[in-house]
Amino acid sequence: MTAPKILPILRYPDPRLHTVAKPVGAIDQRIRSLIDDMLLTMYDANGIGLAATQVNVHERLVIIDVSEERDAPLVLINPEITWASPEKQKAEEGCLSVPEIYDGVERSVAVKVTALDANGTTQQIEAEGLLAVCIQHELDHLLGKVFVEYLSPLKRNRIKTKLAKVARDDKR
Ligand code: GNR
Ligand code: NI
Repeated sequence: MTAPKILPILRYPDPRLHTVAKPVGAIDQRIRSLIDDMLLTMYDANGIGLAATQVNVHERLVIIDVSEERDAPLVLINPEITWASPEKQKAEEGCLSVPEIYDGVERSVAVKVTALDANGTTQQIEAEGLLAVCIQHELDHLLGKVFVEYLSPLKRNRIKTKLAKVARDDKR
């Protein structure tokens, strides 16, 4: 076993962010070490969630930690939303793949999810508030969807232009 590594995060509009993830087959050493790398990457970036898609691995795996203390990681393998409340609410979202952009997205107020944990045990999660928002945001990533796709084409184009400029500045 080697020490976990910080992984590079794909940035919008990278086309690889639109890849649809396949189910995780076996929770083997490769997946366990990917989970450790993703946790380190998420905590290093001060994120509350990270989908495997964002680190260019196209398998159904997300990690989430919405705790203040940053000590309550959730690992969701092959997650599926089994129920989403018809009641929706608009809340401000950000994304590690869309740095420094924040905008309102309407999502279900509450969701129920079934997923495997890192041990392969089935877990049922009932979420509301920030956790519900984050789960829906992360599961969208696994479907190749980034939150800016909920915004108007005008806003999305402004974001693309701004991020292209940031990417150019980063190369200097
Ligand atoms: O760190 C993150 N914060 C956040 C804030 C509001 C709604 C969703 C998120 S998820 C984001 C991390 C990320 O990009 N996960 O995919
Ligand atoms: Ni995101």
